[in-house]
Parts: sequence; structure tokens; C-alpha cells
Amino acid sequence: AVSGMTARGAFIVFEGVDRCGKTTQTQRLVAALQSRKVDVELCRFPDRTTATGKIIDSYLKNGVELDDHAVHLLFSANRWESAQAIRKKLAAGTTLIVDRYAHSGVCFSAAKQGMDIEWCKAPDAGLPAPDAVIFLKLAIADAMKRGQFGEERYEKQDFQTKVLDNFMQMKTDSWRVIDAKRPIDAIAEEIETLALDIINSCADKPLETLWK
Ligand code: FDM
Repeated sequence: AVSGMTARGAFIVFEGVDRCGKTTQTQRLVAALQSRKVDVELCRFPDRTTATGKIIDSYLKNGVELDDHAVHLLFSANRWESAQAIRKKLAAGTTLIVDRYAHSGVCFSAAKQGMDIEWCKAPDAGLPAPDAVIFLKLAIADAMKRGQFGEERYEKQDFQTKVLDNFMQMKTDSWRVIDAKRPIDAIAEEIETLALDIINSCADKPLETLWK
């Protein structure tokens, strides 16, 4: 970074199927970075607190039925609602650790009948792009050994298997794939090293946009 200017924060997204340990690892990483005095915040999508988020929450809890296309657009709108704030925070030097983002958006919707990946990608085009996607890779059989999936709409074995296939299709060489079957501490250590490296290397690079 140029001296006298604030280095921008890194936009680090965690992805993976349900029960892969994303929520645990994002929380661990934020705590680890805070203890190193890194300016960092945790976010998650969907953000269930906004107007679109409340409809999404009800949909996920099976409270309302929505057309597959319509709810896909709501998930995307839910990210667009945060796009300006994300850009501002990154520019001000805050690193954002994000639990799910546009890849979940595409991979979950495209697991439904008649929804294809290209169509699903379109509404997110132009959003701030992550500097890194950390993918916690776990077989569905192993995810299920961690206890039953919950009660929400998508927490079913067949559906999660399709989601994982979609993630594997969307994966690019730049994704950091982590073997999520290992003990929590070992994974957390690997991720901390990775994150520090990402934070350093993106400080003087411009933020990109999806889907590049
Ligand atoms: N999900 C999440 C989607 O279907 N589309 C999206 O754009 C996003 C961000 O919502 F099953 C799904 C993934 C998951 C559910 O996520 C809620 P959390 O992480 O369990 O709250």
C-alpha cells in the first residue's frame, strides 16, 4: 500500500454445503484476526434482518411458498442491498469475513428443477467480487455424520448432494479448497495463515466485480 493511505480490507468469502463448519470457522477466524489487531467484521448472507431478508427467512423456514425464480432474485437483491456498504467498509480498511455469498446463491438455486447455472448467475453480475473464496469441502455422508440436518427447506441429503455438485462445477483455480473433515483447530490454523496472506496480497489490488 502507498504510505499515508489506508490499505483496503480484504473481502474473504466462505462457501460450502450445510454442516461443513463454515459458521464455526468464520467466527474463529474473526476472533483470531481481532487478536492480531486486524480491522475485521463478520457478515453472512442471507442477511435475515433486512426487508428482503425477512421474506427469505420465512421461505427457508417453510412459512411462505415462493416461485424458485422469485426467491432466487430475492437472495440476489439481499446482496445488492449490502453492496455499497461492502465497498465502503473495504475502502476504509475493514476486512470482511463473509459466511456465504453469490456462489451459494447460484449453487442452491441451480440445484432445483429447471434452474440453470447461467440464468442463476445473471442477477449477481456487477456485485463486489470476493478477493478469495475459501471452500470447506466435505462429503455429504460426512456432513450427515455430524448430526441430522436441521428443519429448514434445503437441509435434505439429495438436495445438498446437488448443491455440492454445483459447487464443484463452479470452482475455479483461484478457490482455496480446505479439507473440512479434519479437526476444528487444524482447519482454523490453516485458514488463519491463508487469510493473513490474502489480506496482505490484496491491499494494493483493486476490488473486482462478479463474474470475472
Ligand atoms: N442460500 C443462501 C441460498 O439458497 N441462496 C443464497 O443466495 C444464499 C446466500 O440459504 F441453505 C441458502 C443456503 C442455506 C440457506 O443459509 C441459509 P444459512 O447459512 O444456513 O443461514
